[in-house]
Amino acid sequence: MERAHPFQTDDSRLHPIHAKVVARERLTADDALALYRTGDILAVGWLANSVRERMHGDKTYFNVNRHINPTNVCVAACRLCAFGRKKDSPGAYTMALEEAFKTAASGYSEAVTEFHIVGGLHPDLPFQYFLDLISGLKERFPHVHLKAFTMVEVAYLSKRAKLSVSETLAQLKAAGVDSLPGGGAEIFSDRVRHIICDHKIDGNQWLDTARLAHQMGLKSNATMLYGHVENDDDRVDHLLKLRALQDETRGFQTFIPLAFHPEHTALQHLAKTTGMLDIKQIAVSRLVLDNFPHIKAYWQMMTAKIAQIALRFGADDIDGTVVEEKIYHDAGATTPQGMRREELMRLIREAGRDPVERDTLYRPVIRDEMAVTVAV
Ligand code: V47
Repeated sequence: MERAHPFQTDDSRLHPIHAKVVARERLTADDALALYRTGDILAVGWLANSVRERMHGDKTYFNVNRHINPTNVCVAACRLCAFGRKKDSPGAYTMALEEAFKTAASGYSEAVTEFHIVGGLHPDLPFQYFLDLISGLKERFPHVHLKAFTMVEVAYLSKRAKLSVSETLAQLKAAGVDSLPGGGAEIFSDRVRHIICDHKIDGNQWLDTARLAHQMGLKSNATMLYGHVENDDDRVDHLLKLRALQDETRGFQTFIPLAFHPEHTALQHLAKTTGMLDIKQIAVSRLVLDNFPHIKAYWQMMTAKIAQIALRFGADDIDGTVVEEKIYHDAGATTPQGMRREELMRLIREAGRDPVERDTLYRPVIRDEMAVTVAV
């Protein structure tokens, strides 16, 4: 592989990794650790960018989506989270169904192609509320893809409804869920999970739920929350577990590394991640997750400026218009709540990449003045 700028590094640990990347060989846990531990960010970026361009050329994906968070009431009380509230706490809210439908219709006039629906683990809302929410949205917005409920929510709903996880997923799918977002994965390590989210399902349960969803034909994303109390080994363990499941199911579409935002959480004494770590995390993800089609630089979490740079360090997706973001803004994010389509395209173009509007399943979206169609 000869590129305009040849690969160069003074870090001898990276030479065998370069050879593997060129030969399209799988990286090991030790390779991943070497990538995390090197100071040569440009060499890591060169490697990740070469894989990114091999897979996608200059194409950079974005979508026109809207987030809907039906409730912030949550029994989990995760130390990592600033969004969840106890039922009777100030600021707790739960949308009536009509309110959720109104929220879905509000915001930008640009026709959305995806609703991203996640919320808290509500102790009283019946499973039927979620089925009615999904079927009501499908009825009102038949062309919008419903990417709804993390593995954590699905596992909790199954407990509340006294159904198996498979049956819960089957009913959600029948109601209109089209795919699942990647949240709730955090870090699979038990040691870290005990500190940041000890009442959530454990890593194996998250992976088992994803496996079942994939076996049912539902695609999903996967995330990793980094920049809190985890170490390099925990991150590598997380990536390798996702890679192993992807070998089995091929059901993951996109990996989204999420930088921890400490403000207003029980871990607010921790320092924020730096731009260097954010960029390196994108690059290592691209290199280790060789079977994941896409790596997303979620602009709401990284800031638009860092996300733009990430497009040259392994990322091929920047997420979407979002319209209204709550989880990161409750934790101190200073990014705008949403971004217009034109602005996303400008960011991508200025990074020297070609913007491609996609639907949730990465089919190109063709727009004209009047209509939105998805090329199949
Ligand atoms: O699961 C919660 C994380 C996730 C904080 O699938 C926090 O396309 C940082 O999963 N600081 C929700 N992170 C967001 C998410 C997501 C976002 C965009 C796209 C997709 C997708 C998925 O946010 C949670 C948790 O891991 N989170 N609190 C916090 N204080």
